[in-house]
Amino acid sequence: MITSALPYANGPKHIGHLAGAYLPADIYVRYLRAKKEDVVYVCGSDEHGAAITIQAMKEKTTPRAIVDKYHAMLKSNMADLGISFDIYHRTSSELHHETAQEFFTSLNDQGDLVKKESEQFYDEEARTFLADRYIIGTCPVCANDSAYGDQCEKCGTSLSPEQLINPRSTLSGNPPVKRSTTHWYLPLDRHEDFLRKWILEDHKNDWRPTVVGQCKSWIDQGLQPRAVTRDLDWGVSIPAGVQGGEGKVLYVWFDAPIGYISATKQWALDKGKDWKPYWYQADTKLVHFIGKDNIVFHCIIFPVMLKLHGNILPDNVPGNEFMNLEGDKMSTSRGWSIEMDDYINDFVKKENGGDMMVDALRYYLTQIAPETKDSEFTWKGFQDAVNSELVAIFGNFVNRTFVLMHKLCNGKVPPLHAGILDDADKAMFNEILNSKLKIQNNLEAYKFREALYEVIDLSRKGNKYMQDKQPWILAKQVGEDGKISPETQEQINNSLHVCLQLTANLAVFINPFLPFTAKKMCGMMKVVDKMLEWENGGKAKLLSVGYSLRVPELLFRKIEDSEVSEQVEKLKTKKAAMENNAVPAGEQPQTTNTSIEASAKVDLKPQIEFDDFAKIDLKVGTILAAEKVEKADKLLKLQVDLGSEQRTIVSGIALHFKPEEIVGKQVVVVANLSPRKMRGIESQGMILMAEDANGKLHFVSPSSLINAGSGVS
Ligand code: B3M
Ligand code: ZN
Repeated sequence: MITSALPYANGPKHIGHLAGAYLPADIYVRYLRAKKEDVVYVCGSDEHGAAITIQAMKEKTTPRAIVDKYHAMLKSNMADLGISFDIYHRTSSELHHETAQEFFTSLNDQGDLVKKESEQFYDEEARTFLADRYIIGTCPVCANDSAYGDQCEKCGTSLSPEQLINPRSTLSGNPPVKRSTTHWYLPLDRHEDFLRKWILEDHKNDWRPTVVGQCKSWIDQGLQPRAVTRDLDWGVSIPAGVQGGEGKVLYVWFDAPIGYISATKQWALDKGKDWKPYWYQADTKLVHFIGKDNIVFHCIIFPVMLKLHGNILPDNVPGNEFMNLEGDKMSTSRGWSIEMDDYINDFVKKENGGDMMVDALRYYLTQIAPETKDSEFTWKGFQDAVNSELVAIFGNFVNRTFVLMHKLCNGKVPPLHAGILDDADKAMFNEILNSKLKIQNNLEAYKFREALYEVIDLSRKGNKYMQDKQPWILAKQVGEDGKISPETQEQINNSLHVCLQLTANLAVFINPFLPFTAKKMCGMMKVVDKMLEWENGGKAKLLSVGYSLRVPELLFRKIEDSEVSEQVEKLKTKKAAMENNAVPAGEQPQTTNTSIEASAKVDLKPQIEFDDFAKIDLKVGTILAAEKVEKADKLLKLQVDLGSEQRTIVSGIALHFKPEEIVGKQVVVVANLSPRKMRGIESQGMILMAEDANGKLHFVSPSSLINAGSGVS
C-alpha cells in the first residue's frame, strides 16, 4: 500500500513537490510492480481547508471552482510526468466524506477524542471564527507584515495566531476578538509511550535519521491534544447527530490522510476488489512518501488515528528534505519555482521534447533527490546531468551498440562463441548481476539516488568494455580478399552479443526510474514490456541469437545553453513580477526602525557551508580598458588584467560610471564563473560591487594597490 502526499488543489505544484513525494514513490512502485508484488499506489487532491477557501477569495470565485480547476491540472500534470497512480482520487468526493465521518464517529464513540471549549479568534463583522490562515499580522521573528496565523512564509517560523503582532482578519481587515467555541481534540499526550517505542525504538534503524530526528523532537517537546475540528464551512462536516457539531467541519489534516483509505476504496470498487486487506491485514506494508513538512502528520498524528481505528501502521515514511532552486528556497507564492505545468509546456509538449524530456527531468530530480539533506536544482546542473550522463554515457552506449550491431552483424543478435569468451566478457556478465543486487538493495532501502547511480555506472562500464574491445577496429582487419576472417568475426560477435545483453538488462534496470526510455528500448529490441520484469534483470540471455533488431532511436537529446539561460531569465522575471504584485497598494508595511533591522536579517540567503564558499575563485583585477556596449545603456565592456591573463567582462555599471573614470581601478573579480553571452559579447567573469541605501554602486577594491591576480578569500 503506497501513498504520496495529497497535494492541495489550490494551485499548480512545483518540481520540488514532484521530487519530494511523487517521483520517489513512483520509482518504488514501478519496481514493486516489476517484481510482481501486489501493490496499490494511491493519491488524490486535498480539496479542503483554508488553503482552498483562501485561494477562492484571491481568485474571486468559489472553493468548488478552485478545486475543480486545480484537481484537473494536477491530475493531468502527474500523468504527463509518468507518475503511475493506480488512482488519483479527490477528497471532495462523497465516498471520502463518508469514510472520514465514519473514522471520526468511531474514534469519538470509543472515547478517543475529547470535547473542549476554548477561546478563539472571531471576526465580528464577518460573523465567523477565523481559522489560522485567516488571521494575518506581523511576524514576531522577522517583522514580515503579512505572516499567517500558523506560519510566516517569509522566514518559515511556525506560529500560533496569538503570537502575531497586530493581528487582523483577512475577511474584514479588522482586528479579531476572542470568543469561546467548542472543538474535538485528539489527545496525543495519551499516546506518548506508544509513539516513543514505535518510532524511537522499533524504527530507529530502518527509518531515515532525519525523519526519526523530527519525531523525537516533537515527542520530547511534549505532545499536546490537537484539535481535529474547525469552524469553517468548507470541508467534511461533523457527522449529523454529534451534539454541538453543527456548522463545524473536520480539520483538513484529520480528513486528508483518510483520503488514502477512501482512494483505496474507490480503486477497489472500480476494479472489483476488496480494499480491506490493504488497510487491515498485518502483512501489508504501508509506505507514505512525503516532504519533510508533513512528517509530524504522517508519523505521529495519523498513526495514532490508524491505531485507534484498528488499521495497520506505516512500515516506513521516507520523508524527503527540500529541494532549493538556483540558490533560494522554492516557493510558488514568491514566484521562485518551476511548476510541473510549466516544465511540461516548455519541454515536454515541444517539438524536440516529448517523453524523452519527462525522463530527463525524472533523471535529474532523482540524481539530486533530497534524501538526506536539502539539495539544489539549477538549470546548469540539469543540463550537465542530461548532456554528460544521459546522453554521453547511457544513451551513447545503447546507440553505439545498435549502430555497430547493424553495421557488423547484419542487424541481428550475433551468437556468443563460448570457446573464446575472455575475462573481460565474464567480468561484464558478473557486473550485470552485481549491479542488479546493488540497485535492488538501494531501492528497498529507499535510496533512489544511489540506485540510479548504479544503473548509470553499469552503462559506463558498458562503454569501457566496448572501448576495450573496439569491434570497429577489428572490422578493419580484412584479409587480401577484403573480408573479415571468421576468427575476427567471432570476436566482433562476442563483444556485440555482450553489449546487446547488457542493453536489455539496462532496460530492465532503468525502467522504474525512466519508464519511457525503457519502453523505447523495448521497441528497438522488438521485445514486449514483459521483458522488463525484475526477475529478468541479471540474465545473460535476454535476447535470442539471430533475432533481428530495429534501428536505434534517439533516447535523449542535449540541453542547449540557450535553454538554460532562457529558463534562468524566466525565473527571474517571474519573481520580479510577483514582488511587484505582492503587497497591494495601501497595505505597504510601515517602516519602523525595528522592521528595517529585521528585514535586513531576512534578506540573507540560506546558510552555506565553507565548501560552498570555497568553490568561488575571487581574484584582484585591474581594469585596463572600458567602453560602452552599443544599444545597451547599462552595460560596459571591460578589459581586466588578472595577472596571468586578460579577461573581457561585461558589467551592468554604465549608469554609475563613465568608462574613462574607471580605467586603472582595481576590482575583485569572480574568476571561475561560467562565461555568459551578453549582447553578443562573452563575459568571462563578474565584478563585485557594493550597493548603498540609495542604490548607488561602489567598487570593492583592495585598500592599496596590489598585484593583479592576487587571491581574495
Ligand atoms: N495537502 C499538505 C501538502 O500539500 C497536504 C498533504 C496532505 S497528505 C494527507 O503539503
Ligand atoms: Zn517571519
